[in-house]
Amino acid sequence: MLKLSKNTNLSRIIELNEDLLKDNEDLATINKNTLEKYKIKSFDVVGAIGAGKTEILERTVEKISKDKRIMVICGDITLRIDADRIQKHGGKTIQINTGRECALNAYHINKVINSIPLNEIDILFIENVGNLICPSDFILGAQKRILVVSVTEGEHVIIKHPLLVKMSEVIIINKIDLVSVLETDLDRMIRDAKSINPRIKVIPMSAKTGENFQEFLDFLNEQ
Ligand SMILES: Nc1nc2c(ncn2[C@@H]2O[C@H](COP(=O)(O)OP(=O)(O)O)[C@@H](O)[C@H]2O)c(=O)[nH]1
Ligand SMILES: [Mg+2]
Repeated sequence: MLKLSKNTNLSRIIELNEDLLKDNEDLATINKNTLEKYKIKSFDVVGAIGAGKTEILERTVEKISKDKRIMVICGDITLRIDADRIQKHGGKTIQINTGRECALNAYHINKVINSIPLNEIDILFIENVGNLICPSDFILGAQKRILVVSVTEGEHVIIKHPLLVKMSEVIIINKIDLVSVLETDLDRMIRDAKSINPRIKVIPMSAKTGENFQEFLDFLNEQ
């Protein structure tokens, strides 16, 4: 850790930062190649705390774990609440506690994939630490990124976080069962997502009621 003093060279700090991100990218490429070698479909699930990432993974595991061997890596700063929630529905889970880190990084994932029997997995989900900012710096090596936002975060949540929207293949707008109560402008959220990333697939859904959940399962199936 660099100590800031009067003559600290800022460009050196930036250089160090760039080295760190480059190392992360290199390791993410190794992870991606390993997962592809074992023909594992892999998804990095990102979104704010409370958006519904774990709920969506619980429902997903519940629906598809009869046919597919699923592993879920859950990232949180502490505890293994999410891993326990998901495990009840049939998937295998590993919880990573990041301590003070606000996102998982490729090193965490590399450690896990080097220590589990990859030939026993069809689909890997990685639930990132709840956060809409930090995960944009650290790619993990998953095949696709799924961004989860919810109508409870307000209709500006998408336009305010363009980087993650650009980096994702799918955006789930969750908790649509609450739109009428909150009067959130769902159409605006959909429009914003498409204007930031015209290639992104937008899936408004309710993980709670199951409304439109099938569209997400169809997306997974198509990969
Ligand atoms: N009303 C409603 N609540 C939801 C929905 N999805 C998740 N929740 C609730 O939102 C809270 C946070 O969900 P969770 O999956 O823990 O969010 P995470 O932090 O993104 O993993 C929990 O109480 C869920 O039961 C939904 O579609 N509708
Ligand atoms: Mg969670």
